[in-house]
Amino acid sequence: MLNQRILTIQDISCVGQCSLTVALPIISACGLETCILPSAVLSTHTGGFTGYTFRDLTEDIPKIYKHWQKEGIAFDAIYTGYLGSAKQIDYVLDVFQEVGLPGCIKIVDPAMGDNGKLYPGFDEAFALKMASLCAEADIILPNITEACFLTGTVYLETYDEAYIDGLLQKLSALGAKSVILTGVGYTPEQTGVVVYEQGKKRYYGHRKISIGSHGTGDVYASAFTGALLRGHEKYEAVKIAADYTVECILNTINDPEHWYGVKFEAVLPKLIEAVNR
Ligand code: PXL
Repeated sequence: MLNQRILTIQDISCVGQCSLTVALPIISACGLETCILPSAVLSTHTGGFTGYTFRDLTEDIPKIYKHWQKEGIAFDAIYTGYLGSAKQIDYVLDVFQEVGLPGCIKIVDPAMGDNGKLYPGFDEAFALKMASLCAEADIILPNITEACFLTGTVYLETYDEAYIDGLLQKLSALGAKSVILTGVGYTPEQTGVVVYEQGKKRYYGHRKISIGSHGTGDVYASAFTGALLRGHEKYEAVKIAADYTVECILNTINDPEHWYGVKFEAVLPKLIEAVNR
């Protein structure tokens, strides 16, 4: 599994510790060549800042991958995150086809909402389109909000295992081979991750430190991708990513001015140690 080349497709939020400013350093730190395809450039992320700029790069996507084709460039894995428009999703499906090597691992984080709401600029039609991207994925990594919008399920703040089982079945029916559902906790102090594939469920519970830390979904998905592509088994990669995300939150929690993201940089050595184990 060494010398894997990964492509990640998501936006550049210039400030805000999310999307590409998180994925590129984290996956690179895992020892993997990380290529990027920016879906849009924003001055900041959309979660709490106002008046941010948004440059849509939708029409650059086909030009970029066609150039790669001419150069004979293709990828062992493609990981997608925040996408700026429904049209981009069609282009991302083309990217899977055109520059994914045979056996390319397609990881889709349907980054579009949290806490029961879609992020600004997204609507239910976008969520349906995102479901069509999930159908082509090997692995999807929704949180509960995203899972609800993908499957047309009512969002609940508190729930039982039967509710989560229902979500897992509906997510699986979208067509992805494996479902990794994040932010699942059955008690107020706990959260965790469920891995669901071929009707089999595995749960990794961990401490819930705070609710609503921005960018933690991107930190999680990036660390998961890095660990998986370094050869860790899926459940092991889930644990490595969850433990690292908890460390990032712990490293940020005492700094109230740092509300917009997590300080993932200083704890990268812990992730590197875990993926090298
Ligand atoms: O972390 C997800 C994310 C990525 N990109 C942009 C966002 C968000 C969440 O708010 O606004 C632009």
